[in-house]
Amino acid sequence: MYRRAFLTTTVLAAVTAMTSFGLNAQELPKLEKKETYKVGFAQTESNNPWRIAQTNSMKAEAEKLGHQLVYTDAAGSAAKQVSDVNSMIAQGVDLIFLAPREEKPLIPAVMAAKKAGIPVILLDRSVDPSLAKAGEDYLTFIGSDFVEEGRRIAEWLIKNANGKTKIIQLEGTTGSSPANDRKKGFDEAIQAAGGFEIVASQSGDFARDKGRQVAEALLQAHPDANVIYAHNDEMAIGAISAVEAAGKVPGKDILILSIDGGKEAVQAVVDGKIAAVVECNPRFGPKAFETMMRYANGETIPPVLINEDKFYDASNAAAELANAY
Ligand code: GYE
Repeated sequence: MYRRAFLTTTVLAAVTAMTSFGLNAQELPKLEKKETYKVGFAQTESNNPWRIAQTNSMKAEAEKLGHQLVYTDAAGSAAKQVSDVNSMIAQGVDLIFLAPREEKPLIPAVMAAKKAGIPVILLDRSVDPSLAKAGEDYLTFIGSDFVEEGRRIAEWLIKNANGKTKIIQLEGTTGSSPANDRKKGFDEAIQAAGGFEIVASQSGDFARDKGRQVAEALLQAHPDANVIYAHNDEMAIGAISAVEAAGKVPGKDILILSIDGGKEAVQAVVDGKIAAVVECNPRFGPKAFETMMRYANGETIPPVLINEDKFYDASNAAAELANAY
């Protein structure tokens, strides 16, 4: 008797708590239909050609369509990016495009926007799926399949290794979705193939000089390493300097593999210094704004929208150079 009353009270309390959170706790904020919008774009940093290409693509599309773009650059700080999003909320933007620097620290920003009734579209990086969900907390994720990028570069290596099997991995920003997933895709494919050894794997924070420093230290610690897999072009270009500083020849003594496919890296493939690059497509503008309009029109948006990426190696780099960003 007592127990039953207790249970009923507990269930009632839970239901009341859910309701006071808003009946729509599960529901995504709507986007009112308008001709043009005031939208936020919270960028992570601007220290490489990939980021600059992405920003330019977003700005150009907003301008073309007549939307007002509130642009912020978090300068490599997740904490600043959270406050950038809060300031967009305070400015009453209609929707926020967010490129979350790291998977966990940007969760409060996603939740604050949801609470304020502002839909969020994640661009290029994602957030921890156990803490925030597409279609519930944010609208969708638009970007590349990073696991697939890591797998594609591993498959190239498995086919073209020619005896080069000792790998140094330069990881991207710790806690970011591309670093986690590019490592996962690569490591799984390499392990499944057998015969390779990842002798070291360390973060170079997606940055050129950090990549160079980490590559230098790891080459000293592992003088038998003959492959460097960098999670982005900037670190791969830093690694070229590190290899040369160690008195070795990139492309001959050490195979360098990269992801991003900016012009400088594709040129390095033409020059034989980088062996292969998976493109990570930074041209987000058209798809980002089209997705926003489809949502405003009441269409159901899938939880993930994947960008197409090219692949460059010696067989096509010269021909493709002009198309690289
Ligand atoms: O590879 C890197 C950038 O999140 C996909 O971030 C993006 C990555 C890109 O800083 O160069």
